[in-house]
Amino acid sequence: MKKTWYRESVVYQIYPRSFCDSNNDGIGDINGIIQKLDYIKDLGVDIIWLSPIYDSPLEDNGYDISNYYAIHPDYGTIEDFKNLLNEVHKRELKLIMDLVINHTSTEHEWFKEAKKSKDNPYHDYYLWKETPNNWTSFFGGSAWEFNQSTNEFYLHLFAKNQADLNWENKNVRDEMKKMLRFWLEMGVDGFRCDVINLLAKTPGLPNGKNRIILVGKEHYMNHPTVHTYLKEIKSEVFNHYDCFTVGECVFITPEIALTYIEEEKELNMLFQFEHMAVDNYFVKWFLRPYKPIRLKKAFTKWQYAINNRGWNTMYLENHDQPRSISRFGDLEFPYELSSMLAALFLLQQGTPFIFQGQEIGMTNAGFSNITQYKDVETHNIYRIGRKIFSHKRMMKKIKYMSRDNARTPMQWDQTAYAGFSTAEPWIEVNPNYKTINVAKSIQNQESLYHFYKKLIRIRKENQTLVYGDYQDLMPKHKTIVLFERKDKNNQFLVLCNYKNKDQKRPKQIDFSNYEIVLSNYSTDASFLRPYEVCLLKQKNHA
Ligand code: ISL
Ligand code: CA
Repeated sequence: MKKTWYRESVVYQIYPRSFCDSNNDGIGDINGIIQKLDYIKDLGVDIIWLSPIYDSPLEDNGYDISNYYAIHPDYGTIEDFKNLLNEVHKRELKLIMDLVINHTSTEHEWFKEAKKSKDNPYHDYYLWKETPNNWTSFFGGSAWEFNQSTNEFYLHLFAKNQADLNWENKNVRDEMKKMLRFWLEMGVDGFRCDVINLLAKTPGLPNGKNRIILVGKEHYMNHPTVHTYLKEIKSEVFNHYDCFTVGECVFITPEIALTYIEEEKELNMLFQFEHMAVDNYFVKWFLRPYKPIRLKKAFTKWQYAINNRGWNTMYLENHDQPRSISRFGDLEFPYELSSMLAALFLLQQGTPFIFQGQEIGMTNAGFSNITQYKDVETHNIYRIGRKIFSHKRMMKKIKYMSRDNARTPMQWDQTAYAGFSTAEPWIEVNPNYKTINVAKSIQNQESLYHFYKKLIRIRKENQTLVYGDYQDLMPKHKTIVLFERKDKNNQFLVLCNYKNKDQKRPKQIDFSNYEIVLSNYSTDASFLRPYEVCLLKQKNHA
């Protein structure tokens, strides 16, 4: 298997607005990130991914870019950014940026020109129709919005201020390549490519099949032409730099994933979403009770399908998902559950991505009043959902699933506003910050934070845990996870009791042949305790 730095790395995702506020205006910023670089380095990670910090009206917190070359003043200046990059590299860390090129903000100069008239040179940068087709937006409702001055509608697969770009237009592609070179020349080490499997659309933008949700998807998801565009960017830009790309690919199967990542032909790796649907019916608002076996099955499926052909990403959280410990188990045993989850995703084959606060066990905010939520998607869904469901029912869904659950300020210590800022933050702090925070986690040697540190170190010290083959040794068991990582030098086992009760150890392991490398219980026992996890290494592996 090909060895590369980005396969061996662990990534830490920062949501800049909520990470650390250096000038006390209630909003996280670049200088705040610089202040915390030693903390990040100390955790043992290698790469930082920044969610968007570009200029933007912030309707979707920066995923609506109005200028690809400027930093939003809330976060600082381009000089601050260069300084950050320098400080990152000084510590032998790398930094990747978010790349949002499926759409721009309607405040982008291109769109402001485009909407003026049909013969404006920028008009063709976007996608228009005189009569909207039936496609729906990811954030609910029609994907079309009327534009008075040209008497037509423009396409927005996300919020209505996020206009989809027309990638068929060569100028759009050239602009994007130019922009990528700008950041790469500055020293940026790669990109996380937002909804990259949506770039190409069927010419003529025909109606989609009748469906309840994602109407039109067969015309904009994994369209064959997207591969042409990605190959073009790769050969003309990415191949000329030592950088890496991770594509966000919504609703993707392993077979389709390989069309992007097999032998890294277009992207180095991608985010899939199958394991994010273990508590819903593939649409986040249609909730179903969580079952561990679904998580295990989803992981195993991707491990087998991608092994030797491409490279997986491993993640449990990001800025669009609820907190993992509020979701994948019960909070009766927060430390045991969260450390077990940490081992489960960090010890599989793939590059692990940790979302800020995950390493200290931050939980869902669970705001109960709709005005406490800031996310555009949450408000859209509330408005649409209320046409059918009661306020109570909608709030229950939102409390569990809203993206704001992950976006509350990073909990640094037990001072006011969790040490994130001295001013009132743009979004409320989770009230549990006095018990869950970085300062406490560092102090307590038995904390989740220290468990993460150990796991990251162990992964780094054992190439078998990076590149070794994965095998699920108990695929049918509902509440025990047992998998193997193996190469010609070593064999490791990861054993999890995915249950809040004691269980018998699986008979198939002869424990005398193994040494315990890591466990989330400090004492030994002949049975498995609630959410117990251990990493075992075979003695004298031949
Ligand atoms: O969180 C979701 C809505 O339920 C996902 O469907 C999400 O919209 C999808 O994963 C795409 O996400 C990315 O692009 C969006 C942006 O809002 C997200 O924050 C970003 O991660 C549009 O740019
Ligand atoms: Ca600030």
